[in-house]
Amino acid sequence: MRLTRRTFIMASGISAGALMTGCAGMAQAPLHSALIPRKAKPSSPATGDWVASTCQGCTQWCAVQIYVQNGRATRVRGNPLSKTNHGYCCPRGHLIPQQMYDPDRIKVPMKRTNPAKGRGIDPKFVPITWDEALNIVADKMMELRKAGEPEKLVYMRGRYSPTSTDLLYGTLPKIFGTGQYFSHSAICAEAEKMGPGLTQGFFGYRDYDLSKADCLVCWGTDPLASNRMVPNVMNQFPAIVKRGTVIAVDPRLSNVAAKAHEWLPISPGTDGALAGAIAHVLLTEGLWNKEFVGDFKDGKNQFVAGKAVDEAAFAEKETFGLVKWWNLELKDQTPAWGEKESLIPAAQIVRVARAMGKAAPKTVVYMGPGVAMTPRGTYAAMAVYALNGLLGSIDVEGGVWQSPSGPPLAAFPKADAYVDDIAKKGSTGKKLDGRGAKDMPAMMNARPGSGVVTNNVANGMLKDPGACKVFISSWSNFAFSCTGADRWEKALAKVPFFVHMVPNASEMTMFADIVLPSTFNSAEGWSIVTNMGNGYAYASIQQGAVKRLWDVKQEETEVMWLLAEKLKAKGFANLFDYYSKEFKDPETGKAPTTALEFSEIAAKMTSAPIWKAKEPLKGDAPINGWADFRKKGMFSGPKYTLKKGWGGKFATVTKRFEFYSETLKKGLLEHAKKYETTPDDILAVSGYVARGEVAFVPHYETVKRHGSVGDYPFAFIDYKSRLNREGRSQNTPWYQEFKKVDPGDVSWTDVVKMNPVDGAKLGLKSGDTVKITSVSGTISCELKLWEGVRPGTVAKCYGQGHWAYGRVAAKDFAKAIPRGGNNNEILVDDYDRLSGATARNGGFTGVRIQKA
Ligand SMILES: Nc1nc2c(c(=O)[nH]1)N[C@H]1C(S)=C(S)[C@@H](COP(=O)(O)OP(=O)(O)OC[C@H]3O[C@@H](n4cnc5c(=O)[nH]c(N)nc54)[C@H](O)[C@@H]3O)O[C@H]1N2
Ligand SMILES: Nc1nc2c(c(=O)[nH]1)N[C@H]1C(S)=C(S)[C@@H](COP(=O)(O)OP(=O)(O)OC[C@H]3O[C@@H](n4cnc5c(=O)[nH]c(N)nc54)[C@H](O)[C@@H]3O)O[C@H]1N2
Ligand code: SF4
Ligand SMILES: [Mo]
Repeated sequence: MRLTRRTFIMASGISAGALMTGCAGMAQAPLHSALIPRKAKPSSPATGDWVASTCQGCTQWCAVQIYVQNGRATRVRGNPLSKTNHGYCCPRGHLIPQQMYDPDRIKVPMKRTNPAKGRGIDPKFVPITWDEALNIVADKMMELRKAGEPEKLVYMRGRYSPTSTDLLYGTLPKIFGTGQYFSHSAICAEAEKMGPGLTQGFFGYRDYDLSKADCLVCWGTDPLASNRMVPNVMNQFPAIVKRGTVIAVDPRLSNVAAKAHEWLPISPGTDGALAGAIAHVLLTEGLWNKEFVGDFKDGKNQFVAGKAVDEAAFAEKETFGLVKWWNLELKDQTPAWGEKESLIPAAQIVRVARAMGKAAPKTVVYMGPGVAMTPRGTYAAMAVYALNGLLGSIDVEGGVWQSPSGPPLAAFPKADAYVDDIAKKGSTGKKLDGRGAKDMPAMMNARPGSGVVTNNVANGMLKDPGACKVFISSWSNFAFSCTGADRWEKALAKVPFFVHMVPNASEMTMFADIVLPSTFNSAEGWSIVTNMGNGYAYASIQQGAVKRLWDVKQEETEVMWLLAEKLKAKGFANLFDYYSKEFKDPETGKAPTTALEFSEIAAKMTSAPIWKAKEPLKGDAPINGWADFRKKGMFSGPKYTLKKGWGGKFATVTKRFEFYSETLKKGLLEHAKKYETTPDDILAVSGYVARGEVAFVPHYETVKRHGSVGDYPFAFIDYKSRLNREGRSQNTPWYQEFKKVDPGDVSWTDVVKMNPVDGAKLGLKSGDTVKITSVSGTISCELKLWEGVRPGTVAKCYGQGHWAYGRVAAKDFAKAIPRGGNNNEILVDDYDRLSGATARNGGFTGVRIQKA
């Protein structure tokens, strides 16, 4: 095709139009033009290569392939070798090119020139070079070392690479000398781990044998759209619907609920009661799994409603404390009681319990954050998870699994020799997140004070403004992603020097002094990513698959190398010495000499045991060398071996599956001892209702609600969009255009969904602009009347409401006007204090809704 001036303008007009509309501040002009297929056929067939990489759009961390043409990514698909995603990515994988080529990406380092900080205040960023930027950062850091206060450096990571994180999160604080480093995990799903942790000794995310399960119970999660293995669930779900029973326990009509045999629209936060009532039916009707749990010595079922049972009458097999649990908690939790608490009809409770019992042990109770990420979530997580114990589905075919063993990876060399005395001293101080305080047991792994309390860091900074002089953060947006988000705005406004390492400017970036533009790691960075699903653990590569269009650098590797160089030039060489002396290319033995070499060498070192294996590894066909690994992109280990913990091998205090948690008891007693008090006192100050022995069994805790029902009549619930790449895809036109794929949602806007019965009472109709008010704040958005929530509950998807993410995400980026409202401005800053996790689910925040 010969390009005349006119055809050139027309052709570029289309793509420029697509870009422009992407930036146009979304006036009336529909961004839909970005979606109109081009009519002109390309003059020659497009050629390119499928390059292996890893998507980090959610926590599945799928092995994918990116189709690269002339250095540009054009399409994405699952890696055909993947036994976890079956060669498919979910809809969000397809957003990779749009997120990467977002015209609003940060293209060069920037420096703030306006000292005033706050929402809507223009930072007056000016472009600077990497050299200038890193000199400024290194100078600020050196001031701390020279003053003997390296602990005033605070580092927080949001999302990260599971291996390269060691080069930043792992070594920067350690060698520089600060104990003030925090992960985002406690705003993610940590409370969920308390369910399997305190019963089974497995504080981790579970895998499920969906290929063999006959009954799938999705409880507080919507795994067709979100959670940790979407492509696998999408692949296996239709067959389960056909051969068995699918049950959804969710206050809203989720994607799973819409396709399930049974939908239980539970009253938010009452999951412990529903679980108790189901357990009651399983026991009274003799439906528990005898092989796992055992039986009455005389074979006669003595579980009768309201009657205590003699512990000596029951012989347990793999479990511990069943009869204690019955006597302390379950005996009176009849279906009628369950209905009163959860609003699920008694008849449905019985029907569902029987279906679960009938399919057992091939029944999967797939528990998600909807159960656990609430102010008393540890106990709800235990109550729901314990059903898997009763059903005997633990570690069996068609059941609930722990992590499979993955391919071997090499750890990075030890850094201890590079930690000097100043660093040692700096690492010892009290953590800003308040973990281990009397009212914050944060008992991850049943060890008090061991869990991070991410969201409490803002409170720590506000309480002690001098504690953080230099703040560095990467891949994060806490001013948006944390409940009580305004506290982060306040805390960040007070930080004297803040460095943000991100590819897009977000709400948090608006408070930065230096902005370092990061690679978009799924396609532009180097790393080895590990995860599991469908019975396999795997390692998958991220490689610089595409040509970088802008002056960006990978935060965990390249930026660390360059920063280390600067620190060395200013008199502190330890970090650079560690990176440059300890790291060697496993193929050539050469030490890195540049930031990019360091990045690739780190990935090579991590994965060398896979591609340099002397003996064939268990799992996939052998990989022959680095080039072969780059080409194939992944390696899966052997399939999960069943019955891991059976035979007295669970990692609990009793080595058995604990219905009475000696593991929790040990941790709580240890924490109480530290404060010379009792577990009851700890539970009281931490906001739980249980006292005495019942605190050690899975049990129902009533909803802790912020805002009285009189003033704030609706329970507010939150969930993820099937298009959310965590909080990071909202600036893509496809996100906005396809938003209606979320049940009840509307494209290009943000809606709160209310039952029509409530709408009629309040005189509200679909399309009204409304204000949603809680004790924490007010946001506004559009109202949608929808039967997918029961009267008294309102639901709103998380993700919209950005005031600073870019010109598509915000309604008016320049004026800091959000598209809709951020749920975290109304959700109250509260915690499941036994785990330290932030509450976001379970309707713990009451709201009132008025016409704006
Ligand atoms: N109300 C409510 N709040 C929630 C949730 C919810 O469901 N509801 N979900 C919670 C959960 S589970 C999580 S995990 C957290 C996540 O919250 P955070 O940990 O804060 O992370 P995100 O908001 O996903 O990350 C946004 C930032 O990542 C940057 N970014 C995007 N891609 C890359 C990359 O490749 N490299 C780097 N360096 N940066 C990148 C963007 O520029 C942006 O600044 O949010 C939590 N907050
Ligand atoms: N599409 C998509 N998938 C993702 C992510 C993403 O951003 N987008 N992020 C990834 C990350 S970081 C994480 S941590 C995982 C976790 O992701 P999810 O499993 O999706 O967890 P949440 O977003 O917390 O979802 C809460 C679910 O519980 C329901 N719910 C709310 N309150 C209650 C209640 O009181 N009881 C019950 N039974 N249910 C309730 C909500 O309607 C929703 O379906 O997802 C990962 N997968
Ligand atoms: S968003 Fe998650 S499930 Fe979807 S392709 Fe990426 S990693 Fe896989
Ligand atoms: Mo998360």
